[in-house]
Amino acid sequence: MSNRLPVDKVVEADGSSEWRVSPGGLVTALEPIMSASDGAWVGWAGIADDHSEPFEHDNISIVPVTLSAEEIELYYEGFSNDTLWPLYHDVIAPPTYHRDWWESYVSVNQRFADAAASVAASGATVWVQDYQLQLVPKMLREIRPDLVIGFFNHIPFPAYGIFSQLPWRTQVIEGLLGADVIGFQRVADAGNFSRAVRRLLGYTTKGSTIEVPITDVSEVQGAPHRAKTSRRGHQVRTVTARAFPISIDAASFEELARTPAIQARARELRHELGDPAVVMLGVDRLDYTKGIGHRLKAYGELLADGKISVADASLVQVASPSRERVQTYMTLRDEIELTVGRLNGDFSTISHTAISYLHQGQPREEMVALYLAADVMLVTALRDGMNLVAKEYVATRFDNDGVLVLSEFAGAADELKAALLVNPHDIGGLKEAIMKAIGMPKHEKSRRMRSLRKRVIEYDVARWSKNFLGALADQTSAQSSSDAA
Ligand code: GDG
Repeated sequence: MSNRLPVDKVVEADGSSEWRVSPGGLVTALEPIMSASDGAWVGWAGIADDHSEPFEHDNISIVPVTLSAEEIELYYEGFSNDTLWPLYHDVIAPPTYHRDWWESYVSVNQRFADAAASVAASGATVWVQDYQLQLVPKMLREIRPDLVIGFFNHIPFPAYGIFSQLPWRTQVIEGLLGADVIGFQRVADAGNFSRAVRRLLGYTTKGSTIEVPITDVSEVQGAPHRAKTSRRGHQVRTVTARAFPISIDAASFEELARTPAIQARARELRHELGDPAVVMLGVDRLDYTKGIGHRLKAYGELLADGKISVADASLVQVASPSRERVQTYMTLRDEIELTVGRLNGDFSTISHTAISYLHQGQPREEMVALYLAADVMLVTALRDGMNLVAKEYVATRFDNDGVLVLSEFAGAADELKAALLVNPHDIGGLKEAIMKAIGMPKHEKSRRMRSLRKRVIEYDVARWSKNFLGALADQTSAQSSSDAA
C-alpha cells in the first residue's frame, strides 16, 4: 500500500484515459515478489474523484482508492505535505496544524485500511509505505487481526522535542504500533520513534523491540500466537522498530550508463555547456528540504571570490516541479529562481552560463547522461530520509570517476562515508568541500568512488525489500515460537 499507485491514470483532453506506469525503485523492487505471490497494490490513481475498478497490471492486481478534490486538498496537500512533511524534516519550514486536515487524514487512512482489508487473503502480509498512511497499521489490525503488517517510513522521524508539537502525536504513534515491523531509513530515526513511544505511552522498549500491551483479545484474534507474556506478567504483542536503509536498482543505472548512446549524450552535454573543465550537478525535486539555496549561495560566493570562473566551471541544477499547489513551494520557487537569475546576470557570459537551471522533469536516460557528465555531484539536503540521487550518481559512475559531495543530514551519509561529507549550513565549509572536490587527485577520486560503489551495488533495493520482508517473517514466526515455548 502506498499513497500513489505504481500506475497513474491520465485523462486526455478528449476525455479518454489511460494508465501510465510511474517507474520507480519501489515498483522495481517489489514487482517480482508481488507477481510471484499474487499481490495487490492499494493506492490512489493520482486524480480526483476517480472510481476505477480494480484491474490486473503486469500480474499485480491494482486496487484504486478514491480521493475527492477536497480530500486531496486536506489529507494530501494539507496534512501530509504541509503538516507532517515540514514537521518530520525538523521544521525547516513551519508546519501548519489544522483540525479539518487531521480529520480528513483519519478518514482517508480508514478508506485505505478498508480497501486493503477487503483484498488481503487470510494471514496475508501487508506492507504499508510512508507517512501519508501512518494510521493504517492500527486500523487494519482492528479489522483484520490475522494479517502480518509492515510499515516503512521513507522520510526522517524527528526527535521527540519536535515530534511532540503534533497535536495528534499519540494517535500517530498508536497508528504505527499496529504494525509488526516498523522500518526507518536511519538508526537515529528508529531511536527517535522508540523514544516517542516511551514518552507518550510508557511502553517498554529494549533495543529494537517494543512491547505493546494487549488490552483486548480481539487484537490477536485469528492469530493468538502473537500474544506473549512480558517479564512483568502482562500480555503483550512485540513490535520491531529498526533501520532498513532504502536503495536503488543499481544494476539498471549502470546498464544505462554503459549504453553508447547515453555516453555520447554525456559528451554532448559537456560540449553544449561550453566544454568547461568542471561540471557540477544538482538534481532534486524543488523542495525546501534539499538545500538548493545553500548550494547556490556557496557556488555564487566562489564565483564572486574569483575562486572559480564560468569559463572553467559550470553548474547544472535540475529542480523538478513538486507540490506546486502548496504555498511554501510557490515561495521557494520564487526565491530559487530569483537567486539563479541574479547569479546568471552577475556572472554569465555570452558563451558560458553560470547556472543551467531546468525546472522540468527529465527522462531517466537524460538523468543518467547528466550523472555521467558531472565531475562533482552536489547533494546538500538540510534533512532527507535517504536521498536516492546520491546513490544513483554512484551507481552510474562505473568509470570510478566523479566526486560526491554529500550532506551529513541525508540518510545516505550513514552508508556513503567515502563521500565528501558536508554540513550545508556551514557555507564556508561547503565552499571548501566544493574546491576540494574540484581539485581532487584522480587516484583519490577513484579510491573513494570504488568504496561508494561497493556499498550501493551490494545493498540494492532488492536487498532492502528482502531484508524488510525477512524481518517481518522472522518477527511473526519468533512470536509464534516463543508462544510455543
Ligand atoms: C523520498 C525521501 C528517500 C528527480 N527528478 C527527476 C527524477 N527524480 C528522481 C531521482 C530519484 C527520485 O526522483 C528522488 O528521490 P530522493 O530520494 O532524492 O528524494 P524524494 O523524492 O524526496 O524521496 C527521500 C526516498 O523517498 C526513498 O525512500 O530517499 O529521502 O524524501 O530517484 O532520480 N527522475 C527523473 N526525472 C527527473 O526530473 N526521471
